[in-house]
Amino acid sequence: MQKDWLIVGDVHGCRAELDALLAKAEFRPEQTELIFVGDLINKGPDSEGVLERAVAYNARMVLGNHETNFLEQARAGTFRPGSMSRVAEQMGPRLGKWVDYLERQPFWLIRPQLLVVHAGLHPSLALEDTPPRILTRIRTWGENGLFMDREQDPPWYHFYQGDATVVYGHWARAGLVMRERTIGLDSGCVYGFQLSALRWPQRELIQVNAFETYVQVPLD
Ligand SMILES: [Mn+2]
Repeated sequence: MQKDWLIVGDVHGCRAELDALLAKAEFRPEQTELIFVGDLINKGPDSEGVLERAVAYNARMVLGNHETNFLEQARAGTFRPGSMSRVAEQMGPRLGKWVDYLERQPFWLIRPQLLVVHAGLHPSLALEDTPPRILTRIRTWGENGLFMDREQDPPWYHFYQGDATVVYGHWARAGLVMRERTIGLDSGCVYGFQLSALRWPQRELIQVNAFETYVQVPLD
């Protein structure tokens, strides 16, 4: 039998809250597989600590837009000044190790009746044919995909007609969104709200409050 999954929403470097969430969930790696919906890094105080937890617990993850952004800047050999360059600074001589680690991670994870992806799905393309840019960034769908993040457009999940439940993150402004076939887990921890996890297949929600507001709104 496949282990249960404990699927964690966007952590964004909130390592202390991740530890608290895992304690609250009574997470035990020998019984449960730890899964991340992406955006483990950037914005918050301890990105490397979050990655270290992922490795220590043999977690699986999908790539978020902050990981792809990190990898792009690492490949370019230079980080633009800002929070991502601070992530790289924190890693110091271990930067290459984390680049290698993240380069091995997928854009989606599947088990029967469940799909995990960072942001969402294209309204009609098959998963394998969907550009990673969409999987890691989509929120809404407007003008045939010209816009993926306009408030007046319908959310991507209004077009979703699959049977599997899709668990995603990326949309802190919308907060926790629990629908029958789509579950959004980015409840804005780094903005001072909550870190959320979903136990699957039980569909049990576990949350902890942020210890601090690390980034002020507007949410992104
Ligand atoms: Mn994101």
